[in-house]
Amino acid sequence: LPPAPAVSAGTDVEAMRDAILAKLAYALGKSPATARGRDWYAATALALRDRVVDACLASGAEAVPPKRVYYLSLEFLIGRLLSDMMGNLGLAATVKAALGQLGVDLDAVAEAEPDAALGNGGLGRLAACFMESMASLAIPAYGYGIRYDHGLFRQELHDGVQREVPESWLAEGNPWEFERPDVAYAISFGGDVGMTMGPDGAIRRVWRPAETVRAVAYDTPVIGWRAKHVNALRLWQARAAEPVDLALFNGGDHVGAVAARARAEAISRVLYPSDGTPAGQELRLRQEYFFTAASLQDLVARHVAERGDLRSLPDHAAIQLNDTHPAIAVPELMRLLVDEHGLSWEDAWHVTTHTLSYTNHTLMPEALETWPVELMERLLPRHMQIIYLINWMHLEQITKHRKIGAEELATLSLIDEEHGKRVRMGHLAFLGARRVNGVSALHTELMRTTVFKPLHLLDTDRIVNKTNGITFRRWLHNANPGLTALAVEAVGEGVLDDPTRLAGLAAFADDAGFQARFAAVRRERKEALTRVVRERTGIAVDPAALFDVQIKRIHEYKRQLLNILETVALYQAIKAEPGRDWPARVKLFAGKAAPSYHQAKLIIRLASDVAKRVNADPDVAGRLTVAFLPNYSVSLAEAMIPAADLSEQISTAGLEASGTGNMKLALNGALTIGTLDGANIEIRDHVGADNIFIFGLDAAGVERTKAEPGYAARAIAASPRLKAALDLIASGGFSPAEPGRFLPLVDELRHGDRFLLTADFDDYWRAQREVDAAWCRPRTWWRSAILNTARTAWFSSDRTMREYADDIWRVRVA
Ligand code: DL6
Repeated sequence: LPPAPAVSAGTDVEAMRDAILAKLAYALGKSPATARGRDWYAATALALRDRVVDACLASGAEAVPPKRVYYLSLEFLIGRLLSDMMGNLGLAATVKAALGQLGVDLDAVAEAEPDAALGNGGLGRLAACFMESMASLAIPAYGYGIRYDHGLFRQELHDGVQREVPESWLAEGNPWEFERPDVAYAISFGGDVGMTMGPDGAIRRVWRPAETVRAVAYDTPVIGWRAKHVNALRLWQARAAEPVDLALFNGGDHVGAVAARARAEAISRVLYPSDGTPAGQELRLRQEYFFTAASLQDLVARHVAERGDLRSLPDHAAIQLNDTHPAIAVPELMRLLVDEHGLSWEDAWHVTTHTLSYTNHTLMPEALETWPVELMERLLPRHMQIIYLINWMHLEQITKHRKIGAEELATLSLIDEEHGKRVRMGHLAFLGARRVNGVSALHTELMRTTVFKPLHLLDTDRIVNKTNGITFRRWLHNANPGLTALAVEAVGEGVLDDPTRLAGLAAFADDAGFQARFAAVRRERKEALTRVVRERTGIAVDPAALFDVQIKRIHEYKRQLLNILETVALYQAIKAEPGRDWPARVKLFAGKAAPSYHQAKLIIRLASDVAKRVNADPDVAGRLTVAFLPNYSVSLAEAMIPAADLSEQISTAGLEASGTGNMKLALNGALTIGTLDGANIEIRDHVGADNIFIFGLDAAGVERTKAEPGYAARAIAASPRLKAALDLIASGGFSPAEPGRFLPLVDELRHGDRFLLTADFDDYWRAQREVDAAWCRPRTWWRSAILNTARTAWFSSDRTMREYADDIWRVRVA
């Protein structure tokens, strides 16, 4: 940042108003008369950004902190930033009043901000929460990622069919970021590796790449709570080394002249929209290497400038690899240290393995990244050599100490030879890391006992657990100001700084007056959501009904289909017993399916078709309503979470690494219906078994059931309710124009059911009826809801970041 300006930006209402007007005029060239909502947003953001810079300068942060964290992530699912910036600067009321004086509504301005959707789901949103918490804890940190031109696609639903449309969050610029044309690095691909003799007579490898692109930095400031500290999210944009081939252009080939540029820029063009499906595309590997290499060059250059000797890197830098997407950091750091900076292999390996750490976010076999050796050799030939050498030394080390069979050796190798030769990126990250962490207690245990078992047994200290968390500034203070105000009134202002004080709310759990106010806050959010549902789907829902919410990526293991099956069964039950006192329920779904994931898209279509029939049937009117909200995003989550009564966390046990939506919903007082999976288990431990609805097989039960062939057929035969629901779907009950439309879903359940929906269905139905009964006893319901909010402080990402800081990064927390 530049040296402190002589005049800092004022923070009273008048100064803010004048600053917004000045930005409107001088940065945007607009007057209040011509400004659109988007212009007011940009002017407000620019005025706030000045104040973030002031906060950064005023924070008195040492120019060179003892140690920095570098968080490498291919995804940062940021959403909107206005409320974060205002909230953490303590300027929300000031900005509202300043805009008010100009006749402008803050909510309308906030709506004009596009979501920065630079991520697919939980992993990317976790990275964004961690960045905010690190700034709030004054942990010196850089987030490193890619500045995608187009984030996650916009989801349109046409008759329930998902269509992906490119989103363009940068179409009108990004007022939060600083372009840094002076911070740029050359990133190379392809070519071959030669040899040369160094001055010491030693042979050195020289990578002679075929192609080079430039990575240019853009910094977005990340301000911590009460403006204590500011970090940077540094995102890289890909540019061609030469913008145009002039010879070709002058020769008349105007398209060919920019072909190399198009190829280079493609790297940061689009977020790879896959989440858990195999990502075997070359562009993806280019993206991974591009941002990892740029980030490592940047931090190595900083270290050399500040400290000189790269051997001290582990004392001053902790690099966190968010999943295996940046796992190429292991050979890239080795290459930089050995080939470019002349360290010995041994010194370089020590530096690498004491600087890097790795977080695993999934154990699902199809989501564990591997790359064909052939592709690696072609795109990153020097890295492939280094990987082979690391592997050789690793296997040598093992065989030196004990006799080991070929089969066991194969499980330990960096190269998977079973499916063609492929590099196991999880193994690579594991070997290069000082610490390897899982993201919930169960997930970490499964890491030790399944996928990483052979490596874990070589070093039983390496795997540690760090249960995920969420930033309460975003997911409570900003998303639910009504509930926050109520909490402040009940337990004091200190709760804003110390979430553990939420525990004080437990004293009010039985207080009728407090319950009424808690319920009133919820009701207000439900009315707001009711308007959103109507705008987006045309469906009218009753805010007095129980809002039953399942919001997350659409995936078979997350089992939206189980929820839909229960919806169908409930529909049939209400029709069969219309006289019964069924409590009114609104089933709300939202989420995107990966574009090539056909079953997931069919699940969305089924939800939409079920909604169509159920909502049109007068027999169930007022008791059951179903809606699938299109284009799920961080902003939509912020609208849905405070309005939810019931949180659906119903994945097949053992498959959801943690979940973070489960934490957001519980914090906002929704009761969870869920399996013993991921962080649900820890949520149950915190909120108490009486305040959560647990059902289904646990992870061990899932494994046992899977070992008994024919379990699906037996479960269906034993459950007339399930059979009837499946029959109705299979016979075209929800798709009369195309009766076979949903057969691929039903057949999968009848003949395979990899995710054990059939095995869990009856118990899920039982738990849902318990929910009905609890909803009909409002005093008990609101007691449980209040206790959920009171007892979820532990899921703050501040707690998670403190644990990483102490145990993985060994950095000081202010
Ligand atoms: O750790 C963040 C988040 C977990 O909460 C989810 O349970 C998990 O599914 C998600 N994992 C991924 C993995 N994708 N890949 N590769 O998104 O991480």
